[in-house]
Amino acid sequence: LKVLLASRNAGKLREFSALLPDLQFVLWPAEAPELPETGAFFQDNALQKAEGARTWWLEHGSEPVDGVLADDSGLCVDALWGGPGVLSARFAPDLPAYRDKNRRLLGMLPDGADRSARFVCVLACVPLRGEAFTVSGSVEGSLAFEHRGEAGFGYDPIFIPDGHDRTFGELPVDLKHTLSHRARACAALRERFSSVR
Ligand code: ITT
Repeated sequence: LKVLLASRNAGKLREFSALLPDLQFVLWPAEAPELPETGAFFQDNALQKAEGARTWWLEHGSEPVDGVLADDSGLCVDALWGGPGVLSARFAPDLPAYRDKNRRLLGMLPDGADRSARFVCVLACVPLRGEAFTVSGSVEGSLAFEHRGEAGFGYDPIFIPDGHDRTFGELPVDLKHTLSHRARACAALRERFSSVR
């Protein structure tokens, strides 16, 4: 199956190639427009990106694809009322580097605050002919006290998944792929495809 991945996030692309090795991914081209993500929920944004990409591809696509996959994800911190959540990619726009964003995010937690957090991922799948659907996955954990490790991307160096004492930035990436929000959403996607067949 050839799938258009409606994402410009290189970290996500690396993960999807490992998590869904049977799919052949076509990348969202550099000349294609920014995809809309104006919703209040991960699911809305994932669907917006996937539908937007399908519409553009039907007119401008360079090759046939079987469907479009979009990922909307983020880090939800309980003490920040679930933030940055759907705004994770837009948090601290004045600080381009994640090391700095992570420091600012950690600085927003008062001393002694509840550090529980979760990563959430919603995947929208739009077959070129057929109904769109979404699947999701999440992983519970807590925030570290400082940025630790360089594996993964984004907020990985400050997130410690439950049952571990190292961050996703320190843990081997293969381990992230056994329990991450994106791994769980991909498992649900595989389930969905096999149950359709
Ligand atoms: P696309 O919309 O082009 O896919 P994006 O980076 O804008 O890329 P999102 O709107 O879904 O994607 O924002 C999600 C942000 O949440 C992302 O930029 C990361 O900072 C963070 N994030 C999501 N999954 C993550 C993961 O597995 N590890 C670390 N950070 C993650």
